[in-house]
Amino acid sequence: MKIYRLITLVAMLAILLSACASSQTSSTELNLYGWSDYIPQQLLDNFTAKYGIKVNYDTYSSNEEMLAKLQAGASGYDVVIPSDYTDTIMIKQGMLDPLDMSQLPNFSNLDQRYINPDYDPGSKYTIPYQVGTTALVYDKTTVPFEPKSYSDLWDPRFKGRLVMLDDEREVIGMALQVLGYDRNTTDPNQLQQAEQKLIALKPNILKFDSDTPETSIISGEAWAGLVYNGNASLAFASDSNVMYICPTEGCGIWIDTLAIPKGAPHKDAAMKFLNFVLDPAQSILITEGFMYSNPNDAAITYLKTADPTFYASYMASSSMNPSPAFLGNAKPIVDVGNATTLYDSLWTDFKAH
Ligand code: N2P
Repeated sequence: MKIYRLITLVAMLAILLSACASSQTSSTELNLYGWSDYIPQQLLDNFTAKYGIKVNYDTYSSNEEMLAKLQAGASGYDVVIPSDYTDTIMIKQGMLDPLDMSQLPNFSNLDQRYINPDYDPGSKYTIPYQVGTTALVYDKTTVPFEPKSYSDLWDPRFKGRLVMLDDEREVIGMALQVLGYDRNTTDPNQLQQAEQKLIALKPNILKFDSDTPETSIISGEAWAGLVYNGNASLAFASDSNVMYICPTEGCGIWIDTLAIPKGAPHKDAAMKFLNFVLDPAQSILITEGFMYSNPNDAAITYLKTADPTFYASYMASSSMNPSPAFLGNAKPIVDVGNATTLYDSLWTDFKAH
């Protein structure tokens, strides 16, 4: 009888020890899969210093790249950064874990306008990370004329001088808008016309670049292009001749988010990270580093005293703080359901053309 008790005791001890060991592993690492040029190293270092959690940061250049990798079975990631319409897809496909709001006291720092969004009703799965527009950039000293609309990009004087995002929904959406269609159309005929329209733009395209398109504008190699607001802000910061305007067709508008993929191995570390990013002092590092619009109200208030010079440029910037007029005609990308495959194959065809 005694021996059985001893065995039970040893077994219980072993279970306890292994539980301790696994909870230790789960709090010493965080596997982050995010857009390139989007999270300052300083923020990651601060997180490691505070919690002793090492961050492994893998990057991607588009929503589609991230989604394809996860759908193909990549596991092991604790935090991802999908854009709004990709959240819709991931929530629909059961790819995200709901957030435990009790672990997110800093959630209250957010601007109320970004709570309970259409792409994530009830804010159950995501928190806003950065916000932005997609619009026209140009250097007024290099362009042969100042573009006002997306359709101006087709002007032959831009031959070989445009930098375009390598972003299928943004670029196809732009062509659809030039044709007078909805940028979220599911009509195969309209999409076919958009492809022909894009093929006609090809001679003007110097390169596709979603990571650092600002470098081609700064170097003068590209004269204009379609970029995210942060790219335009960075270009402007190094050359004040760079303009960022809302085209007559209306710009794109988006919200990028932080979310936890289902099966994340270090969920506790992920929750700590989400809350940490919402801390004003950490959040302003993102804005100072990559110059998008910050949905964290408390961070913007903090910025005012912490970095008054940068705060002034933030407030004056059409890319970081767009006016209501700039946003007047702005349209988000939404999930197009089954038509996603039409966009995917159009994009592959067009790129290969
Ligand atoms: C980061 C780009 C993120 C903006 N390089 C796309 N929504």
